[in-house]
Amino acid sequence: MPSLAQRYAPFLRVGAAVERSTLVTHADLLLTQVNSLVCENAMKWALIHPVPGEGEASYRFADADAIVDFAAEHGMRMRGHTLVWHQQVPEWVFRASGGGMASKAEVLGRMQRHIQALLSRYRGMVSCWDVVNEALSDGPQTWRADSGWYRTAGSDDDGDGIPDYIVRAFQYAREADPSARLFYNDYGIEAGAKRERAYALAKTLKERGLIDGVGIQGHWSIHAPDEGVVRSAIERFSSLGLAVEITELDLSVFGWGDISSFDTLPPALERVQASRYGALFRVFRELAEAGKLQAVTFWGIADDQTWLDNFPVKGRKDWPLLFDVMHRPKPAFWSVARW
Ligand code: 9MR
Repeated sequence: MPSLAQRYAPFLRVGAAVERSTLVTHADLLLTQVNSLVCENAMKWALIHPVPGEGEASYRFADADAIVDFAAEHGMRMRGHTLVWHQQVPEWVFRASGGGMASKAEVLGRMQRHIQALLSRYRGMVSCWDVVNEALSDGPQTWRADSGWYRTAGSDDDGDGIPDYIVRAFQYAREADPSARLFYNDYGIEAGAKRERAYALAKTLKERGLIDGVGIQGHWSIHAPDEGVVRSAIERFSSLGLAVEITELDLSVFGWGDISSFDTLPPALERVQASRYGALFRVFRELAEAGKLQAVTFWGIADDQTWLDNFPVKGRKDWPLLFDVMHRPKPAFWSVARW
């Protein structure tokens, strides 16, 4: 079986999201197929920093450390995911020590110390960070309002058009590790109003020297988006002089809103998936050769372990990746590996 990491080495990095347990259960695939890793959950605030306080005792570094060590041992790059996100962040972060809602200064202080703790611990081992994840709204307004960050530290006191917590997160990360590449990461930013919101945000941050890249997540399906849409988005972000990565790629076999289910992956859908993956990777290769795309990370490695088994329908099996539940290459693998 060919190695994707080797096939793509002249163009871009190929990565996968992992849990600590995946390093054992999926070791063979990881060691042969990818040269970049990201923690699917282990570096998120609720997992790595579950209890208040700043001492070692407030952090749980063991799982993230194991993944970072595995990457270092095998010469893989490590992405950091994620410092500031509205999900998987404990409620105490937004609560005042004496009860009630924390002040903006308190929240930003906690954020700064958290960012400092992670970036100094993993300096030289984690080369790029999703500093802020999913801060943009899917609705008519620009910014996501259902976020503790936005509610407590989302005012725009400096009048730069960006909620202050976002700019601060990037500033703190820059200070904490000037050598780290800093990313804004989001889903749905390949098209429409959200793409332009992400573009405007990235442009302002870039003008202030605070950002190095944009992560387009890539939680797509075998029906959409069209590869032309993806191409334009990569070109648009790249035109800002930023690195662009696809950071969380998986292609659900179910279209958005489809709640049907199957016991096994229907061959017809497997073929459509192979052709969709093939079309996307043709675009990825071309843009990577032109210096406009730096890496593609899958959100998982094989179909036996995917968050899509519980989203958007809890307990419904999905088959979004290149390797099947037995870790064997699917037709989609071959359409990505052969050209
Ligand atoms: O795959 C992750 C899953 O295990 C977690 O339960 C979930 C919590 O919301 O987060 C998933 O990963 C998300 C990623 O961190 C950010 N982009 C969307 C991903 C899928 O929800």
